[in-house]
Amino acid sequence: MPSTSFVGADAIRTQFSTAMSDMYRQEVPQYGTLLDLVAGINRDWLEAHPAERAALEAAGELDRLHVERHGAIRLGTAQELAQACRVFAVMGMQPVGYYDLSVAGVPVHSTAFRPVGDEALAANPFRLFTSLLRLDLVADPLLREQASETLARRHIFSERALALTARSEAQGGLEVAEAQEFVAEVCGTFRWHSQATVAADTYRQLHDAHRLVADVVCFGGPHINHLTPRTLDIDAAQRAMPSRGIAAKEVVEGPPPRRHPILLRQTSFKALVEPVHFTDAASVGSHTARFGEIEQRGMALTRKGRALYDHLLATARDGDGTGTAYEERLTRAFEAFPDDLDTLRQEGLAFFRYRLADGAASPPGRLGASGGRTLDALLASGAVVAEPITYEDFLPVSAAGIFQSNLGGTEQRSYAANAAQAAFERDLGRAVLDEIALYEAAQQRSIDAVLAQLGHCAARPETALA
Ligand code: OOG
Ligand code: NI
Repeated sequence: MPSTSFVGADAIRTQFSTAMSDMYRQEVPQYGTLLDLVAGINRDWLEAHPAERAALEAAGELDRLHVERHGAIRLGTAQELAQACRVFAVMGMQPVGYYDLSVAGVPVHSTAFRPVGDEALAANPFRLFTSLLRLDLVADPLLREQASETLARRHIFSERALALTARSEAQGGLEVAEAQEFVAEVCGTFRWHSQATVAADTYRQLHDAHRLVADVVCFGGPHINHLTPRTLDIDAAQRAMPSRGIAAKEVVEGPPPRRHPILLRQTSFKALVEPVHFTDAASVGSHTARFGEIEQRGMALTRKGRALYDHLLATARDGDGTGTAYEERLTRAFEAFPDDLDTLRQEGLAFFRYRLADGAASPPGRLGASGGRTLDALLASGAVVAEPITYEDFLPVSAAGIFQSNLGGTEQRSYAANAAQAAFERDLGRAVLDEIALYEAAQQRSIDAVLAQLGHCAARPETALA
């Protein structure tokens, strides 16, 4: 049984995300500007939308908003991925989803480390999009060999970080001082290194194979490449970026603007050009990898909803995925995606969390012994309310768009698309969780709780969802 003097995983994750944010603000000052901008936009939006504000508050979304962020890192070897998996587990972050980026011409595959429980997500949903380089997609065997030898020489986590991870695994948690030390050590893994581990020539060759290969292979550690705050109005953020001296990418990735947002919309600013010292050259080179991003989160979609989303996005993308013509096609295509909560729920397109309505302590009429009243009837009577469940994950096509924009927008590679989830999970040391199953379980937990409060011991499938 864990000792009560242990710091909870949620608290360690919050310390870590704060430390990462502080570090990134130092390293990339424009990130600080972005945080200011987003905080201002969120404040204005909440003031201008009292009804939406109340809904967000009721759904527990407001408290976490100011700490809510995701970041992204790119790892080089199976060993690094397996270690990362153990390290993030100390902070309650588990691998969710498998993303094959080779379809978009990026030689990596990825997962998102994030908390999964309702309370953990409410406390701090900090997520890290974590990619593993796929050297098998680099064509030149000599270059591949050189890259893997270079990677084999580095140790991205300090001995102390790994020792504290092992300690947490063995004793079931970390004490206050240990947790502090753990956070500082792990944060250090993701700092920027202006000193490359290779000669200028090697950097150039790897860079020519793919900029991302150079980004992963040539440095002593996997620098955090962006941290993303959550905005409530990404279109306002996009419009305001230039006035703060931030050059935003051309289009917002993801679904078009809607009354009831779905999934995820994202925009970013171009990567910085940072000076780099190579092991040989007297001259200083440069590297472009680190950038800023903003996101707006909407509701999680069911498999059916996601299939419709993918279909409509593909229709709009048929042709060029940029420019105003694309935005128009996107808006037109998504007219086929219902935009009112009842339809989204009744058609089983999105996930909802159910709860007793405020002040409905003694709801009108209890469920009969046969479970006679369905959830729909309870909703209609006003005794129960359904709130959309926020999407906590990523979108591979958007991720690819973000990758591309940071690669300068010109880079085009085509790899024979081949997802390799089994190999990824072998390297990770465990299976990734299925995000849809997590949303389904969250929805079902809320239904069970409502039915239990109404005097039903257990949910019956036929009463759970009519
Ligand atoms: C990760 C890009 C993916 C997102 O928000 O979709 C991502 C990367 O550039 O390493 O962060
Ligand atoms: Ni991102």
